[in-house]
Amino acid sequence: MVKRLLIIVLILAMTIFLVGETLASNIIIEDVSGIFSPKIPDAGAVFMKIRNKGTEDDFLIDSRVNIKGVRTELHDVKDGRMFQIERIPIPAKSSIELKRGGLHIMLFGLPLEIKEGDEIIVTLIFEKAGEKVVKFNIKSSRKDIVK
Ligand SMILES: [Cu+2]
Repeated sequence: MVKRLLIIVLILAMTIFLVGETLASNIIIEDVSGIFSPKIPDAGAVFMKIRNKGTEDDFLIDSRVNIKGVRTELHDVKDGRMFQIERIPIPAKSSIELKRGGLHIMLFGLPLEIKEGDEIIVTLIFEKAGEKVVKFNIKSSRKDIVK
């Protein structure tokens, strides 16, 4: 009896937690992936889809990864050249994609020990939604680097 009650309480607590989590955030992050830069040996890029379910625009304003010494920048690409931007808008009720040849999170200073398949944790900082933590695996090999 006590056991059953405990289970019910646990399920209730989990439900409240999950509902709370959903209500708290309008930002959904999907399909996170990362590659080594094909040109810069210690650099990489992170891609993902970001959906804003809310009725207000939000902005990705910063990010960080769980590897010491790695610096991140928000980048966009125009006419084949990438450049740093201050923030990435995620308009209300829509989604955007960070992808090859477009918006991306740039990583600088990736240590040599980081290899294809390694898992990296990235914290995304949104102006309204706050921090979101997601994981991805590096998809490309350092051998792909163009010399
Ligand atoms: Cu870049």
